[in-house]
Amino acid sequence: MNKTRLGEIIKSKCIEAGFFKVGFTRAEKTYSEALYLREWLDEKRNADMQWMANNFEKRTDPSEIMEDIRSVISLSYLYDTPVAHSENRNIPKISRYAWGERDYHKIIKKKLKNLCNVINSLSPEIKTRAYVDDGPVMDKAWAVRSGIGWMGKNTNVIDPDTGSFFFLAEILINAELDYGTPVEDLCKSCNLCINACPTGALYEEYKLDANLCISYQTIENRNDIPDEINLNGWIFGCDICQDVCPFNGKNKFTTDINFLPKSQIKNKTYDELLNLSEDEFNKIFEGTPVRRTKYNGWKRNLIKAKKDL
Ligand code: B12
Ligand code: SF4
Ligand code: SF4
Repeated sequence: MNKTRLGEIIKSKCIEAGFFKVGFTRAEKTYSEALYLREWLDEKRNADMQWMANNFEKRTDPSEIMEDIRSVISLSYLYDTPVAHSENRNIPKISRYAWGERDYHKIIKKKLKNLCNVINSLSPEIKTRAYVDDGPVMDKAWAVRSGIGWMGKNTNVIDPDTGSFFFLAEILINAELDYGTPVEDLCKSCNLCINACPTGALYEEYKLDANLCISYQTIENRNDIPDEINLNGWIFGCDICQDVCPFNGKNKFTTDINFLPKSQIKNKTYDELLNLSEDEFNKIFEGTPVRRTKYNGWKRNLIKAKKDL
């Protein structure tokens, strides 16, 4: 099968599976992205995410993951819904990627596995391997190269048609495809995200210091949250730098009901959430990203955010 036909079939199968955009990139060692990653790690902008420093070779060169790789297939999966966060300051906020019924890793991984089976069945020579933020792959770098979107100054990939409220995933494949080209960076003179970030985590255009980021502090930090970081009402993740982005708000919503906010936590006050027992917490957040903080992290975030009011 020629590469154009193969690409067409892959694209239509991915769209059928619920992905919004599909982009193809030649798999090669990355240089500028590797340099940025090196600088980010050397400057300790990864905070305590030691795992970001592991597997540097694999992260910057996909042939270290799959020897005969030829292409990277990048996929976007929308998660935004028409539901708004409450404006009531007694109601803490959970970021929209995490407030739903299920963890995106599980939903998307299942789709990727099915897609890999379909693609592998197209020819006995085809081999694939899939990731959704669960391996040493720079999701954003490949998405940018493939033309799914540009790297915004808030360091999220922005699709000119939908904004940035989507997840990224990849299928690595040992076949040539017709490759996309990067889209224009439309941030231009806009600085809304940098000005809106309450902690200064976006310390320069296109650069984020995880130490200062509310998302890092509430999801990844396993220790105390520094006093000087005001959580601004966020108890798991943070959407501020995306909420202010003019490319969001295009009313392009997911059709996946798993990303609608869970009824048990919607519009609940700090005190109501602080009253949840460990069992209740485990039951409510079973199979969702919020379980990542564990009960202690959940309590820590709630207490700190309430204190910061
Ligand atoms: C580590 C990590 C985090 C860390 C650090 C974030 C970061 N910006 O790196 C923390 C915990 C803070 C985090 C937070 C969030 N994350 Co996160 N995270 C990741 C992870 C695992 C790795 C990202 C990475 O490689 N960082 C390393 C540094 C070096 O990369 P970077 O900031 O992207 O740097 C690039 C650019 O800045 C650029 N660059 C640097 N200088 C310059 C200069 C110019 C001029 C230009 C043009 C570019 C440029 O080059 C660098 C290399 O490509 C990815 C999944 C994955 N496996 O890739 C998800 C991922 C990036 N996260 C994601 C999400 C959804 C989030 C949150 C929105 C969750 C939330 N609501 O709280 C926030 C967003 C915060 C933000 N403003 O970025 C999505 C983003 C989807 C998208 N549309 O882009 C990803 C891709 C997960 C996924 N598979 O869907 N995350
Ligand atoms: S997620 Fe929040 S704290 Fe982190 S960079 Fe964006 S606005 Fe700043
Ligand atoms: S808010 Fe403005 S500068 Fe920031 S990512 Fe969006 S368009 Fe770019």
